[in-house]
Amino acid sequence: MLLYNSPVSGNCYKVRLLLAHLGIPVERRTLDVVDRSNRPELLGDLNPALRVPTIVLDDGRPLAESSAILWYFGEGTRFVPEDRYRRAQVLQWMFFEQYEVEPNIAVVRFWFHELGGVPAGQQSVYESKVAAGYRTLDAMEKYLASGRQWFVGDGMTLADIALYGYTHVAGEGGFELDRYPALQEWHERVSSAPGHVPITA
Ligand SMILES: N[C@@H](CCC(=O)N[C@@H](CS)C(=O)NCC(=O)O)C(=O)O
Repeated sequence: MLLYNSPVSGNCYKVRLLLAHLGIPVERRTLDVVDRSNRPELLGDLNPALRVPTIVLDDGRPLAESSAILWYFGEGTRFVPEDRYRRAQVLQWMFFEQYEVEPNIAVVRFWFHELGGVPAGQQSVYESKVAAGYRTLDAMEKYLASGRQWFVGDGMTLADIALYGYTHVAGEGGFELDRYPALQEWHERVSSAPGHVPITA
């Protein structure tokens, strides 16, 4: 199995983290996330969006989108609940991650971490992404501060893996995580679970 990967991408990290928990080995091929010139050649037949993560299964079938890849490997494991409502809650948080966390926190982190700052002409976009990022962190903090250990049910699910991917490195985008004690405790809970690997692994 081959993962088209970027070491700096939280989306790729989510996949690597789940596979590590499940003990599934995967070969990696690193793609540049700044110079995208070879994307059509490498991913043209594999991922309509030409992005990473993209995975190619042992039988040659490709799968794109971090959430879809998580679901493919997570189904039938402890990371996807059996109860229908809880499964839908996992999806709820995974969609939240893609619509609230990823376009705001992940993009701001990418700008600072990879590009060294806000791209020219993007200052007002940056400010609205920071505001939206904080609203997202506020919402997660409020949810967790009501006594929850995990986002769905009593154990770690794909929801936690998806949400952890970018929120635990939000500080690299300048977000002040000290404001969020329940979120930080949850980060600690995720990172101390047996089988955990860091984003740098
Ligand atoms: N919704 C996609 C987003 C994937 C994505 O944005 N990947 C980034 C790296 S984190 C990428 O490939 N960026 C380079 C590009 O846009 O071509 C997912 O969750 O997999």
